[in-house]
Amino acid sequence: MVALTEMVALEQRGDIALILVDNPPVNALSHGVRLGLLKGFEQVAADDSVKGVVLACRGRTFIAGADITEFGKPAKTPGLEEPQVAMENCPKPVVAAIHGTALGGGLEIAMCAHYRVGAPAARYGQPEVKLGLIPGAGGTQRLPRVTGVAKALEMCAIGDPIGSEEALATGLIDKIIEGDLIDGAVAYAEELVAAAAPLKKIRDRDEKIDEARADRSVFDAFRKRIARKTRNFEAPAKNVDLIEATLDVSFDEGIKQEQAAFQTLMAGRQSEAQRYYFFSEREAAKVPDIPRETPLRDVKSVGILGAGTMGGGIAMNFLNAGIPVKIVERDKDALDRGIDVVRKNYQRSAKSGRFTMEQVEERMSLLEPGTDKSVFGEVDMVIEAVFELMPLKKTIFAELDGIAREGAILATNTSALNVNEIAAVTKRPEDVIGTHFFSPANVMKLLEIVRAEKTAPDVLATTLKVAKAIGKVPAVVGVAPGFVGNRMLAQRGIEAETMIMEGAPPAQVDSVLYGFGMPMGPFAMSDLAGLDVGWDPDNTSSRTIREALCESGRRGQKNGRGYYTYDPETRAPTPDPEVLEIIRGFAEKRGVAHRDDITDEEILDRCLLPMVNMGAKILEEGKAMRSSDIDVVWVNGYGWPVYEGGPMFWAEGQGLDTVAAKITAYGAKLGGEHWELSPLIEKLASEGKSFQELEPQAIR
Ligand code: 3H9
Repeated sequence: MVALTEMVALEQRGDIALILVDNPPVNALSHGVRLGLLKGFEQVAADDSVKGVVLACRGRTFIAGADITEFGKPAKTPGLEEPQVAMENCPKPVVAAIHGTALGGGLEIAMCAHYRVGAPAARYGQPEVKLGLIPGAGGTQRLPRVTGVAKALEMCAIGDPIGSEEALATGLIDKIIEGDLIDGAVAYAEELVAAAAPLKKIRDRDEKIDEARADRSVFDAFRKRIARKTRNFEAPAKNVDLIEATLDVSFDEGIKQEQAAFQTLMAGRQSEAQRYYFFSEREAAKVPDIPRETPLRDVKSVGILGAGTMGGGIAMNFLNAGIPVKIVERDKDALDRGIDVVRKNYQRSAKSGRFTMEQVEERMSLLEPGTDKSVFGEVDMVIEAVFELMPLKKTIFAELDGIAREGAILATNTSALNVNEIAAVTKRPEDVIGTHFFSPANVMKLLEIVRAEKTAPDVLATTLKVAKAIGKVPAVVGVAPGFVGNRMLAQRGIEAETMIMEGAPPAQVDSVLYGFGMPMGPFAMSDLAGLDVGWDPDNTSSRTIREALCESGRRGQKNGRGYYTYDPETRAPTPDPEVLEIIRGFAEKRGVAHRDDITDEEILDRCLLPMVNMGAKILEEGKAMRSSDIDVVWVNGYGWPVYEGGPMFWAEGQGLDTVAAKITAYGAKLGGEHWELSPLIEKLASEGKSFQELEPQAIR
């Protein structure tokens, strides 16, 4: 074995040279890898004792892409193209042996091999679009030449990977290797050498491109299909354009266009935001005052108290991950109703083809329903998911304290309550933690993990691991009303409400936020949730606009009348003059002067700036570890567009000095606590610093 660089080695097995990449954790294409590959392929090309070559990786995966940490820094040669050309032009058959994930530049390297083999569980993808990019090393030009344009469009413009079976069926790989991958790949290379197999270059294969020329409608149909989901994003459309270009320009010209587009996107704000977000999500799982090697508790079984919408949804996450759940309800009827909803949700997924009926049964068989809490003595973690009433939660935790076995984690699913207070009723507050699942809990990715005053480090570390195991994106937050997400949302709510009183129609406010990239504005959201949530018809006196709307029979989407009127057939919303009348009447009573000059810019500022201000206050209070965690909450829990990074990243893009000046100016005009400038913003702005420069802090 010879080391070509510190990241790539060369070994000879008989006639076959083995080029091995070893760059943990994911074998990213760092400079040392690119250089090693270039040296390796140049060397084997010139070595007469080598008849064939296998490219493989050590560790948990094949090359998972370019090294994203190098993006935005000065490029170091060789780039990726040089080793790719050396590989593709190698005069001996080259086999890429893929395990784990061949992603981005990893798949683009593999497509320069003459043949590809994969382990059964390997995955293949061009996820660059998720970083606001296109594949920049030939992916848009080579992939359609192997898989055909339809599959390539999906893989590049949506970015989800495919498995080995599909890769084999589409022609992306030539063989699936059971057993030892490298042994199998070497044997395959020997076979190719013995058969004098042709050196197949994907760049020269045009048959699937010719096929696509016969029916170009696939491109526009695809554009239409992804239009809503990719609204405002630049990269998906660029991916489609470049794949379409394979029909009209030569391979070399296509590569040129791809490289130019890659550079443009890379320099843009959207990709910067999406790359920031990629690392933010991973950072969020790290807790500065808890070492990585902290021993974790075992969570092999879970108990859930409450089989309502929340409890059932939470249970589904564990069942999906193969973790058995004991779910307990007060009485048999409520229990049966809850279980029925879980089953129906699964059946719906099965119908839509997301999994088989067999898998539905597998999941349901892991669910043990009951009405007796004593079964919680047998589980490693109990999650309480009952109504948000403090006295009720306290009674339950006192009871759980007597039932749960020593060392079990006791979690409360709450969106607002004080977890310290709940923990205090037990004799083991160190085992108590908050888990704020977002609704619907089986769908929403975000999990706010509430670190209470006494939560033990290993309880937090274990809960973070559990979150990952069940496919959630966690963000650690401290005890505060509304934690991070809802506390910031409330600030936006205050201004949105004030602006409609001043004369901005709800539809204008909603359309500004929708245009910004949120899935919907605050008023459409209220209509969806139901205006009568928390409304008491026996105690109502037009104290809020919402109350006034409820009093006039407007309940939201559920009865077709809320801030908007909804078409009974299509559910399309239309602004309603009656609503404007109610708002105007309400504003007059409050003495709010009417204005006709509220601009879209003012709406955006007044909705977003108080959120950022509160985000900074949350950091000052030590209720979040870093500003990027706040962004993770907003992107995953509230649909903040990832191409804007999150509210804190957005504010940095505006310039914190501009943000400070605007907040101060609005505060002078409008008043209110939410406009009192955060001292942290003031300080950072005066020092010319950003939130990202702050060291991560422990939750206080
Ligand atoms: C590209 O390839 C462009 C080309 O077309 C053109 C070039 C010219 N770079 O996710 P994990 C780190 S664009 C640097 O927790 P998992 C990650 O930050 C790239 N670092 O593990 C984390 O660090 P830490 C296209 C990377 O097992 C650690 O590795 N490729 C990279 O859950 C473990 O990551 C992609 O977009 C990277 N490329 O999942 C793939 N990838 O431990 C991006 C990861 O300090 N990566 N890290 O927190 C992934 O999707 C997942 O990491 C993967 C493993 C599925 C590979």
